[in-house]
Amino acid sequence: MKHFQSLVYLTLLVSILLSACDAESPVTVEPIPVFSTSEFSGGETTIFDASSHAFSIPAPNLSTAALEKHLDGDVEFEAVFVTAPAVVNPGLGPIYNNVSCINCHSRDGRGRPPSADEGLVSLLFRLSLPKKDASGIGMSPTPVPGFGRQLNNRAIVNAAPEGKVKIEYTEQTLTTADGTRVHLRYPNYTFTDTYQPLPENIEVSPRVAPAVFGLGLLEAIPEEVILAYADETDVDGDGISGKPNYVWDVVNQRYSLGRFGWKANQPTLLQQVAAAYHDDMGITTSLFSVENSAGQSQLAEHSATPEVSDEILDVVTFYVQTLAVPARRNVDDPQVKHGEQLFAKAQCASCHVPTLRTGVLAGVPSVSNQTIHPYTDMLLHDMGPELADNRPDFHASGSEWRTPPLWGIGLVKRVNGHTNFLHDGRARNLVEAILWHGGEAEKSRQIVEQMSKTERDALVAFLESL
Ligand code: HEC
Ligand code: HEC
Ligand SMILES: [Ca+2]
Ligand SMILES: [Ca+2]
Ligand SMILES: [Ca+2]
Repeated sequence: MKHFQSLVYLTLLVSILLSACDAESPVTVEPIPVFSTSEFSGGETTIFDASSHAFSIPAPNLSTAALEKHLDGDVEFEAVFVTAPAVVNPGLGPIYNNVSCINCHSRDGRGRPPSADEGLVSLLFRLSLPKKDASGIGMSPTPVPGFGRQLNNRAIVNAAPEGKVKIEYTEQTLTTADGTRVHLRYPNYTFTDTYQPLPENIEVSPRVAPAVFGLGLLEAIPEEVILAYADETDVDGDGISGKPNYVWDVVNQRYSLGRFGWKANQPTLLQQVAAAYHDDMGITTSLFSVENSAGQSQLAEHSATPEVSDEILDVVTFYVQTLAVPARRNVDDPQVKHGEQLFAKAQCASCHVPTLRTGVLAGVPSVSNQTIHPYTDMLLHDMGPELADNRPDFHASGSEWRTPPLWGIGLVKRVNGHTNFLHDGRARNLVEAILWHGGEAEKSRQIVEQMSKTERDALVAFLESL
C-alpha cells in the first residue's frame, strides 16, 4: 500500500511536469482533415481483401524475416492450451475463460454476448470492490477476495469454476423524428453457481473481445499526439472532453498512458497480451508470474516458472502489432460520401478522429510513420449513465470508455457473422450502437435521432464502407 502511495505522488509530479511543458511549448497538431477519401485505412499496412479473412492477413509491408515472426505468432495465437503436464501448450487454468486467443478473438475479429442457449465464449466480466475513498482514484481496481479482478467461468478437472452468468435483456423502444421505431436492449446480469458467495457490493464490467488488427499502428501513435486531443475541462466548449487514462506499466514500473482495452486500461500490447494469458487463460508469463487463482481457498498456488516463455510472448505481441488493416470500400459512392458529411456534421469525428499519423514503434518499422484512418482519439469519454458499468478502471470513471476505432467495422458481419457492437455487445446493429451514445456524445445522438431515414441510411452506408 505504501508502495502505491509513493506512486500517486510520482504521478502527480509527472502530471505537474507535463502541464508545465504544456504551458511553455504547446504541441502543435496539424488541423484534422475531417474527410478521408483514402482507401488506405492502415497506411502501407492496408490490405485489399473484404472477405471473411479480412482481419487475419499480415501487413503487406513486412520484411521476409518479419513475416516469419508474424506467422510464428499466428500459430501461438491459435494454440489450444491444456492442463499441465502435457507436451504441447500446458498450463491452462486451473481457472480460466477460454483455451486459446482465437476462441475469443474469432478470425482476429470481435466477440459477442452469448445467445440464449449458449454459455459465455467471448464476453467476460471484470470484477472489483469499490474504492474506500478518493485516494484510490487512478489505482488499479481492487480485487474481490476469492475472485480477483475477473470472473473465470471455466476450470480444469478437480477445480470449480468461479461461477456462471445469466444474461437477460430489457427492451425499450425509441422513436426517431421520422417515426422509425428502434428497439434497444439493455443487459441485466445475474451471477449464479458461484463457488463461494460474491460480495453484494461488487462492481462488474462486461466486455466483449475486440478485433485485434491494426493495433501496432495504434501503439505507434506518439503520446503527445494523443494528449493534444485531450480537453479534460472542455476548454473549447464543444461538450466533448477526452481524457487520457494512466495505468500501471508492469515492465517499466510506472504509470503510463493507457491505450488498449475498452477503458484504455493497458499501456502496451506486450502487457495486454501477457494479461490475456494470465486473466483469460490462467497462463503465467514473466510479466504476471503468479497464477490468477492465487489466494483462492479451493486452489493451491502453482508453478513459479512461466508457463509461456518470453519468446512466445514476443511473437504473439508482434502478431497483433502487424495484422493488416482492411481497405475502405465504395469511397466514391455518393451515398457513402453523403454519410461521411453527416458523420462530421453530427460531431462523430470529434471522438472518432478520422486521420492520425504514427511515429516510430521500436522493432516494428511496418507500422512506423504511417498516415492512418482509425476513427479514434484513443481517449476516454463520459458516455452517460446507460452505457456506464460503474466500475472505475485507473482514471476511467464508471461511465467513461475509450473511443473504439471504427476501421473495419463494416466487415464485422462478414468476418464474425454478427453485428453486435459496444463494450457489452448490446447493440445489434450500427444504428442501435449510435442511439446508445449519451454523455459527451448526447448531442451527436440527438442529431442522428433527428435525421431523415435517407440521412441515417447514408450515415450507416459510410460506417459500412470503413
Ligand atoms: C475469454 C476471451 C478472451 C481470450 C481467451 C483472449 N482475449 Fe483478448 N480480449 C478479450 C477482451 C474481453 C478484451 C477487452 C479487454 C478489456 O477491455 O479490458 C480483449 C482485449 C485484447 C486486446 C486489446 C484490443 C484493443 O483493441 O484494445 C488484445 C491485443 C488481445 N485481447 C489479445 C489477446 C491475446 C494475444 C490472447 C491470447 C493470449 C487473448 N487476447 C485472449 C477477450 C479475450
Ligand atoms: C464523445 C465521444 C464520441 C462521440 C461524439 C461519438 N462516439 Fe461513437 N463511441 C464512443 C465511445 C467511447 C464508444 C464506445 C462505447 C461503449 O462501448 O460503451 C463509441 C462506440 C461507437 C460505435 C461502436 C463501436 C464498436 O466497436 O462497438 C459506433 C459504430 C460509433 N461509436 C459511431 C459513432 C457515430 C456514427 C457517431 C456520431 C453520430 C459517434 N459514434 C459519436 C465515443 C464517441
Ligand atoms: Ca496455469
Ligand atoms: Ca477470477
Ligand atoms: Ca472540447
